[in-house]
Amino acid sequence: MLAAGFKVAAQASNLKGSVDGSRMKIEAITLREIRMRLKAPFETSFGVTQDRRILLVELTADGVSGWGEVTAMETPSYNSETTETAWHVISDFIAPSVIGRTIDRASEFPILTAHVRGHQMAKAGVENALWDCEAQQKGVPLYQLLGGSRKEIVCGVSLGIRDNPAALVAKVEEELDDGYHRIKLKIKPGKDVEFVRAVRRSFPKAVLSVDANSAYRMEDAMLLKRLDEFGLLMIEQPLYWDEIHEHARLQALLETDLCLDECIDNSRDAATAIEVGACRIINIKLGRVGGHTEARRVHDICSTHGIPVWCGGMLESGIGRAHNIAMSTLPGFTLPGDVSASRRYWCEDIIEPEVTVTAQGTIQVPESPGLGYSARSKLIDQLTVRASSWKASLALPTC
Ligand code: OSB
Ligand code: MG
Repeated sequence: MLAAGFKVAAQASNLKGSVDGSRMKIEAITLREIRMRLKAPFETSFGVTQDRRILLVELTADGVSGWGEVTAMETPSYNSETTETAWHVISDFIAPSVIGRTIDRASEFPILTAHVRGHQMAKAGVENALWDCEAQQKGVPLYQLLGGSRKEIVCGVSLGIRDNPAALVAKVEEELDDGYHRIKLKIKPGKDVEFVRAVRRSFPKAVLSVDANSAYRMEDAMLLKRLDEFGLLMIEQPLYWDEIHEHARLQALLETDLCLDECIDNSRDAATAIEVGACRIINIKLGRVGGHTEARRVHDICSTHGIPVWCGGMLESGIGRAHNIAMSTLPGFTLPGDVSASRRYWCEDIIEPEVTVTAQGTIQVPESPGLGYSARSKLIDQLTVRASSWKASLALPTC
């Protein structure tokens, strides 16, 4: 593993020679797996999650250290990546390809790793750490480097599937009391219309949406159409995780706006979905699309076509959450995101300060350089179950 790193580093230094002040040399990468237990199990149509296996990337460029998070789940049930596939792909392909390389900007990262197909979440973990480095190096908050301008972002929450409608209604009430602007209900066959009806009856004016995580098929179109009567903001990803065209057929039958999540892996997918009318809203997740560079492209395409976007979540630790906050400041993020307070998920988050939400249901965007939250190294060490490092070598003499 290290040997490969040294080889690539040597090639890169021979090519580039000396490092100009404004450039970034990728000097070291540390990949860690940490274990974190969610305060409560989170149930979606694809399963229940409580114990998270999260990969953190710490990347050093010109003495500055930046952080990124891999948002893959433990199992390949949301998309095809897992914590383990990301460990493999970063260790064996991504880290060796970028260690020792010198680049002008973090936005060049996708070109360096274009030979690795797929594995967007693995790539995003590394690319986003580089964005944090670049922002710190330039002395600007990450949101500004990305081109964002919001000082405050509007927050929504995503609620896991509950045993019965009454339990869901009680949870919605709690979140509305905390000031959250939009409540998303996870649904699956058998736990859909009656759950939504109960919540709508209790909160006639609340902004509500549902997320099926691909649990339905076109044959369920009439069942999904029954959701039209509840005035939902959107129905998220009802059909196959990798099928855009069927969503277009479904959207034509529904009054409620469809929002795509799983189906949109990059800006080309977004363009296709918009062109065929598969959705009227898009959920952008940094991991799913491969990092800030591609996320911004998805955002731009949506803006051009008047498609509102919002920032999705993947039960992230504070590092991923901080990146989500920065991205959410871009102008097209006009709908509340699934970016909520650290304390909703974690007893103790790995960043300082933790992410807090105001009584108005917003997050104040930090103004300090880089991510704006610091990694709690000691706590991260305690939570780490494995780690691997790559270091750039000095140029090796050639004969
Ligand atoms: O589809 O948005 C999703 C969590 C895990 C996998 C997929 C999804 C989710 C969520 C949680 O909805 C959002 C959050 O992190 O708060
Ligand atoms: Mg979703």
